[in-house]
Amino acid sequence: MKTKKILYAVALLAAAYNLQSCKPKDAGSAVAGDAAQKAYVAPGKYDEYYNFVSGGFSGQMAVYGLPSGRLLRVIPVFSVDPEKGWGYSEETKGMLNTSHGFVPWDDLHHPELSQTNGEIDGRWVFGNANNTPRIARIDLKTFRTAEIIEIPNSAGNHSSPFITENTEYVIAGTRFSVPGDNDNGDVPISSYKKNFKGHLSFIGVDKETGRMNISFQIKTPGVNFDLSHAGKGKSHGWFFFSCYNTEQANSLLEVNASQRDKDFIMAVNWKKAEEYIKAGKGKKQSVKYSRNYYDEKTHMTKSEIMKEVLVLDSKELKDICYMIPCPKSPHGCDVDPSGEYIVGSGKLAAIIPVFSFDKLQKAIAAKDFDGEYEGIPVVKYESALYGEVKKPGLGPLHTEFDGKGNAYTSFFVSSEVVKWNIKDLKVLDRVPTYYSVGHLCIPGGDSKKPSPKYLIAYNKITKDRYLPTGPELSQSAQLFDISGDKMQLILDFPTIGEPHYAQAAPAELISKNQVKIFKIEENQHPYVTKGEKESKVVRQGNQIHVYMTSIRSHFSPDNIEGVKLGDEVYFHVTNLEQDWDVPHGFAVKGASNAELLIMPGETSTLKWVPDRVGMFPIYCTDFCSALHQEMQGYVRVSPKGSNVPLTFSLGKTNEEPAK
Ligand code: K7E
Ligand code: CUA
Repeated sequence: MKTKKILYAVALLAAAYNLQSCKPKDAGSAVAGDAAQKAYVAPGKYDEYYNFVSGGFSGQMAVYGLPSGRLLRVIPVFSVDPEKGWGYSEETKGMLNTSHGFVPWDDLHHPELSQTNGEIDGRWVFGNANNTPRIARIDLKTFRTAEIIEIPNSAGNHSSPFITENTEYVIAGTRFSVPGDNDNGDVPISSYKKNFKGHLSFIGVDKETGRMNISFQIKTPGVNFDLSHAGKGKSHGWFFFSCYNTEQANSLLEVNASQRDKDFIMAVNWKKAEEYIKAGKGKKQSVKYSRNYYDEKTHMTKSEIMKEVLVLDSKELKDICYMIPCPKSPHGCDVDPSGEYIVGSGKLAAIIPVFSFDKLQKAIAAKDFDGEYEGIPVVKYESALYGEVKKPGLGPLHTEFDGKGNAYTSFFVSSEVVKWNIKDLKVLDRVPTYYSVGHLCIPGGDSKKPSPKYLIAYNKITKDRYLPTGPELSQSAQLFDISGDKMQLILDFPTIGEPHYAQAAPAELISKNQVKIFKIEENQHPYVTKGEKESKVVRQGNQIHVYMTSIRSHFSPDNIEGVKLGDEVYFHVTNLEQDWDVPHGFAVKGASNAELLIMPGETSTLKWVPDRVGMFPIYCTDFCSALHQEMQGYVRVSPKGSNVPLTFSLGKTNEEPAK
């Protein structure tokens, strides 16, 4: 959410409701007596759930245990990470390739766990890059980013990466409409209405490997697609997208995109779109986007530039897209576990509209339309509406479901979570959040089978909740027990970056599949060294390749001479360990990038260009054994043109023993 727009929304709503302040009064005392016990996970005990939380502008994803709120891991996704050498090692740099070159940062908002039959299956978690549009797939066997695909014809990949119930597709809807990649983009900004278009990308996911591929795109009117969710059960085959800026403003959107009383939720019949693709209705467009894949056998990234995409035009194919009017500047677009109810959350709306899939189908069949929006039929509001939740709160953003017939909606402006019944649309409970909640998460809360024990609120403003840390305060998550009729706050925990969406999965589903080591005999890295005896140093022109091994507690070789100024040195370090949780690190003085952290059985490469003559120690950065501090060595760098021969050794004794 953009703060400015929200502030405007606050002003509007405060005026409308004569509200002075939204800050809940009992901020400090809202936790009841038995709360600590509910969130307490004793030392040595495991959490019940993994919680995957977006890092927002950190470009990372953080993994917490629930209910403890313990931070388990930070996964670099659209970011480099010196802790793991991610994006710094020669093998992983390619993961951040794009058509714009190496892009080591992005803005990650929405983690989405893979599903089978509408239930979380624990295989992968996807994440979106907002800025330079990309989708990442993280493998939950390794907790590492396995693949990143760039999205052409897009900008601000926000309504993404939501998935269908068997992970057939990952979706990417553009936030900014822009001229297509292949159209002339050098046009006046004021020609928005004529030249700016939206694109929705349907990215196919291979059932076995998870490999992603853009199956097709749908070209749409130039609006801002904000969020989306797939239909499920009876509505499987459909996708729903919230759109704002249907005014098609190109400046001062906080005012100009808040004009219309209703924007839209766009319903997309993707099964129909598939039929059109099969019938050859897709137009091939030449574009340029990168697809990067980390291969666990070669321990290398394969990065390729793709050149083509198939595009369907929503204007020409009248029966794939429909607009449903939705008040007002909708943000969240959430589908209940049955697939019947579609909840729109208008940031500036004073009600929550709930649409019925059955009614929508009837309205489409009966052509119960209210004209067209840029060639797309507009279904009559009342014809698709199931009902409205009246006076729920101010500034609804996102809704999750408990699978027991209840919905939970976050309210940014009134800073609360509101529980309501889907059938009778009655508000059942409300609790304050500290402060100004964005997304919510219930484990499985957007799947067919939520597990309704906990709800986590991810807040935008922390104010006084934690010890201050300079101008920027820690971001905040709050854990609620929702097993009873009333929600109960049981824990605050700080988060990494700015949390937007998050998902959670039962621990067992993921913990049972963990990769513990990579088998050294299966290592197909081109510079692998499978045993100490094979370790060596090879000169190729001004490139020096060090085939190095690491094992507790030494490198082989650990003495290298004959490197000259002007050389590029590649340390290809193979970790020979075959035990769980025994990585070795590698660092060399003066290296301008990072260390390496090499997993058991894996090979990683650090490129180092020495900048001066002298002695350069190397060492292991990960405390791997009692003699970790002995895990070190030396590289001698001589002047250009020196005749020191290239030599390497391990265990050679001193020339001049100490006296
Ligand atoms: Cu923060 Cu999903 Cu980008 Cu709402 S989004 S809060
Ligand atoms: Cu290897 Cu420390």
